[in-house]
Amino acid sequence: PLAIRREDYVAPAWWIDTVDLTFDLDPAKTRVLNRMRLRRNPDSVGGPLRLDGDELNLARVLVDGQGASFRMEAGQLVIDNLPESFELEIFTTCCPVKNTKLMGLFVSENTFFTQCEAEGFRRITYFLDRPDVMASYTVTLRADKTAYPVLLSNGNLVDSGDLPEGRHFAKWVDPFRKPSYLFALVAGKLVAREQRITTRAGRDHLLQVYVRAGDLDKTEHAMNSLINSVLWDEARFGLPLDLDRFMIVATSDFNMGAMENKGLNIFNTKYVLANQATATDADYSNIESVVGHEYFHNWSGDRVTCRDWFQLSLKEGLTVFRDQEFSMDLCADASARAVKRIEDVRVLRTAQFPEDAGPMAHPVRPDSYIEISNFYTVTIYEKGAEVVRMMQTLVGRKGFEAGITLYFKRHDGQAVTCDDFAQAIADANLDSDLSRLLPQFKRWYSQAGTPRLAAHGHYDADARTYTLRFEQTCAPTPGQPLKLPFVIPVNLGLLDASGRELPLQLDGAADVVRGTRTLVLTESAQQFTFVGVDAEPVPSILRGFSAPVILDFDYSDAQLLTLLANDPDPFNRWEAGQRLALRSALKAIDDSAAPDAPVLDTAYIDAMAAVLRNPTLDAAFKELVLTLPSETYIAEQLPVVDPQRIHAVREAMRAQLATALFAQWEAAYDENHDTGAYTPDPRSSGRRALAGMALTFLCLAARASGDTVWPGKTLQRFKDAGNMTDRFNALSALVASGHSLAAPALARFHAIFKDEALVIDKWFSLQAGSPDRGGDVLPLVKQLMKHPDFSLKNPNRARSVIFSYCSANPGAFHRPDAAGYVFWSERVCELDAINPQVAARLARSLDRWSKLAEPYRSAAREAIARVAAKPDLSKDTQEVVNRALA
Ligand code: BAL
Ligand code: ZN
Repeated sequence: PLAIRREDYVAPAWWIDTVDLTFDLDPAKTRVLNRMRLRRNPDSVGGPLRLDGDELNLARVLVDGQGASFRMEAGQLVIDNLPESFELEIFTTCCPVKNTKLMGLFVSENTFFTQCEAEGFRRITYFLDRPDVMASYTVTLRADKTAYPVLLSNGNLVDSGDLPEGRHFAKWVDPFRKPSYLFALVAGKLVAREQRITTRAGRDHLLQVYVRAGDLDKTEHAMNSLINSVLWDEARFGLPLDLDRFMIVATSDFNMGAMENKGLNIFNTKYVLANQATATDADYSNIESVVGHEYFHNWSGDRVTCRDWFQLSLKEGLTVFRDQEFSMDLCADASARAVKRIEDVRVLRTAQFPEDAGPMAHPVRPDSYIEISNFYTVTIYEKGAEVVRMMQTLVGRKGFEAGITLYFKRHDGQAVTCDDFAQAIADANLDSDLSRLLPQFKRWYSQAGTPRLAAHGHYDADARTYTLRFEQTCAPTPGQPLKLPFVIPVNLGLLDASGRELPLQLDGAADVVRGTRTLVLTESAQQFTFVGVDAEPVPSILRGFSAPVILDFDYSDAQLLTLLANDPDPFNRWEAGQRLALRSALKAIDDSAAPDAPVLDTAYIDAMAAVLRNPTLDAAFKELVLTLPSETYIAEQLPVVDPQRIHAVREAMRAQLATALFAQWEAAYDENHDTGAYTPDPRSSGRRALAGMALTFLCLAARASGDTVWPGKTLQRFKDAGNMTDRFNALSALVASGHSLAAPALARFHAIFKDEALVIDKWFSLQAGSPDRGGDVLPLVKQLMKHPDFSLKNPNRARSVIFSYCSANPGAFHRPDAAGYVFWSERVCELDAINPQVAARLARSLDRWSKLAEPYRSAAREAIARVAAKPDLSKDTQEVVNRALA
């Protein structure tokens, strides 16, 4: 397949002004009548009309009511010799019930849904299916009234009524022009939670959350999250809800998390449904973020959209930044905000940094793609959000808000580029570093790879100065052998040996800053000298993770312990603990010491004991500090990766923490396990998280000592729990420790929740992700795939078993006998025939194969080559495996 290149962008030869769609919905054969008004784009290079289409049956094409001659070229419908403006009528049919790709119009549990981003609309009708073609839509839905009583589309319901033969219709008009990827329809038996709100602008709105009849009791949190989102965007950025009616609909068959169709967001049930019996604290928090994310797209994506798909991060990076800020602003205190920041950075470093270092590395604004669905990545989303966050750091919070206001004022109703966004933020802040450095700052959009920042400190006792020297580099990435220096905002503080914050005065500058100062790096090598420093300080560099870089600084253990105990910046406090643990892990991996030799030293264990005992720290923060760096993160620090060795060392560290801190874990459990009536707020969910962690370590300690008390208590906890978080944490503790009580608990869990699909996903995922003991997880995974509840066609279920094993369980997946890779290649091929997007995502589990030690490396390569050799592979999966092998 051919690569599409950013530099080849040309404006469309035609504009579509209006679209009038009529659907006769039928699962086996849906008829789509598409009447459009088109006109030539005078600013284009011209040419025939080329309409995109995919898996459509074409019955009729009329131009101004007359039969028109057309030809098919590479799947496109091409019409020559057209007048300057005209009406085009196209009649097609499609088969939603056979649409297992879940792109375009599909059926899930007898309900019709659509997914059009990025290129799904062409599976519904022939169209200029590109985001810079924005049209006004009128949509009429016709269907059997008994089977499909609810008929929804974008905008306002303007007419509805009965039709002969038990059918009915609904007509919807969207008051806003939109690109085709934001079109949506839903038809089926659904019920809605409704809420009317009046915003501070004084406008009334109807909010609705549509679900299946049995799920209405799980919609309160999603509705509250939606209300909070509407209020927040208006308060923080002055962006009001612009529609009379805003709808969310949940489906259990969905490739993505959710989709921001104008006024009719379609969600994976996973990000809508929650009650305390079925959803964990993490589910509640994810629902809040995703509901916020999709709602915030109403401005950052829908009102102002992307010119082309290379600009995807224009809306996704910005909207992730906005949902992160939303969640942070909802936090009651600084500690909860820091916890949220640490969680976000953890995702970035465990998923995006490896992507940036692997075969699929691409800039935040890619230069080419074969299949755009492969570019809904952590780079576009999470790194894109970090780029926006750096802009906010450079212009300040108020300056950033002014920039956002200018961006929406300047570009409302347009399809624009990442350049347009950065320009607006800079233009609203003309005296800022961002404005001064804009062309260089935009290298964050054009250059792939994670910059490495090496810092060295030098203290001059005679001159009472402390000099920090920075050197930045960025490794080559596919197609980009050389990188130019980035603009890197470095938030910095200096502590004295007792952990007190020092005043910061740069040499030659008059101002003295107490606390954090932002240094703006622009050169490959650069240094900053601070004056009036009485003793060698401990630098706290990159506070709050102010830039998405890898920071190397040769901290002594004593300095890290000082930061861990004292840094006023909670992010760097956490980071110091991670550095200490990582250091021990890397040393043990390198040592080839006996697998059961102690890995962690007394100073680290004592520091962790002090964290657990510290009454001034929140439980959520303690839980993060006590969580060891993941196997994936440890692997990224190594030139050659032996996954089994990493797994063994990390498990040894966990066993050591379990035994050495036994008394502290008991105390942590006793102090935190009773959180009273269930509320999913950060403080009580933090306490549940720490209590859950304590149970896991207490069960692990029992594994070593043969103690039966804590496993017994854990089983009791599992049985008595008043909410899913506590219940699932107890179950996980039994499973993680490999205790014999895990089996009856798993059976009981399944029996209780057999009718709750999202809970059964957890049941599958917990088992497929469980720690490997002698190669026992792969046979279990194969067994799980034979379970009557398993289905490869349902993406959530496929992810719960296959991805939990291949992508999230490295110690079990990377087997010396290569059986994990054989399993992976078979599943990628099977899934590819059903749903290429899901298959291509799974294909990425072996992205980092070339770093593996033998025998893993050769076996992994062979498995990837086997997938690549499969005839009829989708272009989605082809792009991933071919890049891996390149
Ligand atoms: N636009 C695809 C789903 C999302 O990012 O919201
Ligand atoms: Zn998004």
